[in-house]
Amino acid sequence: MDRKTLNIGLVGYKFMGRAHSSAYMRIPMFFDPGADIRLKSICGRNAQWLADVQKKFGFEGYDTNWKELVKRPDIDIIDITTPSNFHKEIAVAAAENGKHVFCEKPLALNVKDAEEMLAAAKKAGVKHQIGFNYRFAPAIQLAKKLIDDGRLGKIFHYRALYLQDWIIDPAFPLVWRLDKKVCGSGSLGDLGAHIIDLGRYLVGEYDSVVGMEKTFVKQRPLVERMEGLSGSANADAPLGNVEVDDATVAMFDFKNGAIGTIEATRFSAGHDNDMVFEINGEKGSIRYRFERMNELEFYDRENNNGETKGFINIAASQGCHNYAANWWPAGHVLGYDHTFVHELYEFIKAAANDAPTSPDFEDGVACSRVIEAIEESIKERCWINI
Ligand code: SOE
Repeated sequence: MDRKTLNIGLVGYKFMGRAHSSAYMRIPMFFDPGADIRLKSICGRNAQWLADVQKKFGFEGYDTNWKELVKRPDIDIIDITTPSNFHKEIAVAAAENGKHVFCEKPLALNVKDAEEMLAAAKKAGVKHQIGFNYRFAPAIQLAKKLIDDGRLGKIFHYRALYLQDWIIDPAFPLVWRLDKKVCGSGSLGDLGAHIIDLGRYLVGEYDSVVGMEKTFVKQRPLVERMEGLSGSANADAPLGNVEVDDATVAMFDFKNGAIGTIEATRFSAGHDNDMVFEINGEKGSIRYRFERMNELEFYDRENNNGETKGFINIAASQGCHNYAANWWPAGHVLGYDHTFVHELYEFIKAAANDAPTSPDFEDGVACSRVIEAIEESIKERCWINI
């Protein structure tokens, strides 16, 4: 049988567009997903920028209208890396046109839209996956394995922080990640989504939640031009209202009896991209910090008596994770961008072999439900069942 080729149409070419393009280029060098990947078209609104990134990111051509891209018969996969307010419309249209869909997180601006995306993908029978890339970091894969192997036993606590500091300056402009119409929510949807998802992945389903949030800087200059995560504003730019959270904290009850807390903020001076969690169980604990992404600390109660009691620091990129055999020799560590190679490899493999993939839009909907429950809890000032 002839080997399949899967043609990619990528919508968006900024931060995540670049991360995904770089991953697609490297998948065939290190993995065999069972099909060849052809970078057919990259799509955005600015033809001048597109002409430049098309070559740099390795695409054969570009489109300036995603509505045409999703109808192209020579496209098999639509990958969405746009700001969140476009996710639903593009994903639904892509699925209706029979394309497999990969979409960045958070899946949509709200649960209703996320559910529509899931329903469209299911109805069309296409593969769907969401970009919870941290699940694919070697140490987090190892954490999952230790938990699934019962090394922590019954879990009592999940404690997670996602700390950044890039918007502390009140002169930092109102970029799309702070514009409610475009992003839906602030640090909760952008950062909280990842640690909410990791809680589901590693500990289990949430049962109920209570949250609080703060917007420390209530007005910011309107942005003139986006540059990666950041942007610039003219000196005399008018101010716009910030209607999203700068920081959110929440407490949870899990269905399996564990309890948890999360904190997501962009106001933690000194923290660039500090995602941290600890899980405590009856047989031991694990703790993790993305800024040391290849290390997983493990405390094993059964082998920790007397004077040597303490956590061991596991070099998690040494060969003890699912993708180790495909990469460099032990100790030649992996980085942030490898998480995208792993997640997109899984997605392409599923599309090539008509196999299930994960995390999918069901996981995206589940995460959106938690986000919305936190928002409701903040509004009503009470606990909310999920
Ligand atoms: C910006 O806050 C950001 O790039 C998020 O959008 C990503 O999802 C997170 O992984 C890192 O921080």
